Amino acid sequence: MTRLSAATLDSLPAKIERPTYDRNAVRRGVVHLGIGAFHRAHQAVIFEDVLNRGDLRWGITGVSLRSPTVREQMAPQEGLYSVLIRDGHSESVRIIGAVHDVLVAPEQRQDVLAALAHPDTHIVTLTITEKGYKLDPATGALIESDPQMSADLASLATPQTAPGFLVAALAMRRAAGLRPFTAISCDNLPHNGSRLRAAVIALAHRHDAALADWIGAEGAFPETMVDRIVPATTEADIASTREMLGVEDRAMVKTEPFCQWVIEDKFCGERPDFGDSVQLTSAVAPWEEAKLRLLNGAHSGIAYLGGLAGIDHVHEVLAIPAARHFVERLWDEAQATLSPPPELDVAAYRNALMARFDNPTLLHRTRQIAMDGSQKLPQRLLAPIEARLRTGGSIDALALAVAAWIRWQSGRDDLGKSYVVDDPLADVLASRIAGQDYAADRVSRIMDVDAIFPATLRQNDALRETLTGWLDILERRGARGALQRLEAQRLEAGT
Ligand code: CS2
Repeated sequence: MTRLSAATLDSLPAKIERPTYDRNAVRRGVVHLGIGAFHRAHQAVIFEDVLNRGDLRWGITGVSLRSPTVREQMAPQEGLYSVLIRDGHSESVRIIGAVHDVLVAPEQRQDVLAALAHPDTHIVTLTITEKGYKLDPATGALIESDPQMSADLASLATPQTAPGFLVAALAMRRAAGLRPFTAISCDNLPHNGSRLRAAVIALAHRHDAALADWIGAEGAFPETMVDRIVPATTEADIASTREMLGVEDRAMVKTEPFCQWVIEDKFCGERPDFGDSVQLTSAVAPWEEAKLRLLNGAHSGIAYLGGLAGIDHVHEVLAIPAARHFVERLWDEAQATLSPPPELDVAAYRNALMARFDNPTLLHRTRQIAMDGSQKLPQRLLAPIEARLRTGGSIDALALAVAAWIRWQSGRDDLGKSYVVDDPLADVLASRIAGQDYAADRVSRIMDVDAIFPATLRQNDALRETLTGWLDILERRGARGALQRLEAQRLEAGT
């Protein structure tokens, strides 16, 4: 089957949106580390809009930090790919030309460094997942025992980690008399900019204190909030895109119409006029917190409860009335812990979120969201629980979500089907619950993991009891039974 490429662009049906600018005239102002589906459906689309408006400084060099898969998908297409947008009723597709090259870091370290150190590069964006920062969640220090980080601490001649690449490239820029680039972490972490800055400066400091000072004084690591639901691409998505395009696109991504990017207005070099695509603000934290606790918190709850019930997709979980109650209740609890930005109408945001989750054509898998729970839980569920325990108010729904995550670690759903727990701490968590006969002991041993639970929660008996109660119900009556129990509680309370 013919592939999407510059040569086949003209053969696409006329209605399909495509780059309107001269791709050959584009400079590469952006390097992106971690070029997965999310980047291609989010930041790359926003830079594509900038390019379409005629500012040609903002082409992207994509870097895959691990596998060559994305390069293999994109290279035969000269970086062109399509974004399939499904709103639940109809679908549309557009072609993106912003990504020019995909480099695979383990094979092309020097090319990655050259791209980062190039004078045309002004912005580096990152989606390296929560675990890519190599920071201890409890202390905020570099995880020196991590094999890749320990290699980067010893030498930056062949960087292994994202912070390692940034520090090595910043040293090259400094030596060449260039300004640093603005580094924008686009991962779902609170204060993602400060975390990235902390990792980069700590690592730089270990090699060259003057470099660390220069980065601290001249560099910029704005906080940011990114939002767009991007389910993993399936063969069926590739097939429907093929029907719409008339050519094959192995690099396509699928997403929803909604797209939001809030960036702290703190750049250290050139930046594009983002127009309406980006909200520039001095305070990202309230946006970040609302999104993490409402959208992502509910997502994780839906993923573990739905996954345990053997349900594949988010919208199918929400077809269960008790699951909708659970989400609304979790939002009630989490909302009380927020200081939302004045521009955010939380009631409207919740309604819009439920509609996004209900999108029946997006087919967002519960398994995808369930991944890496140990890295996601602290900011999504444990932080609002901590706030509730401090200020009062029930934590039933938040705790049910956490208990479902604990149960998820058993690797077997309510129908007895086994699955692989995809999480960097999977082995640690499995060994903590192995051989523990009582739900109370399983909860205690999980709550003791200080890489996940903050000290304030590890000591908290109220949380321990609530989690134990839910784990017991989950184990005896399954996720559906637990959801019904939560709903019944509400009815009993007469609310
Ligand atoms: C999801 C997010 O997989 C997950 O953990 O909660 O990827 C979510 O879809 C995005 O943050 C939405 O912006």
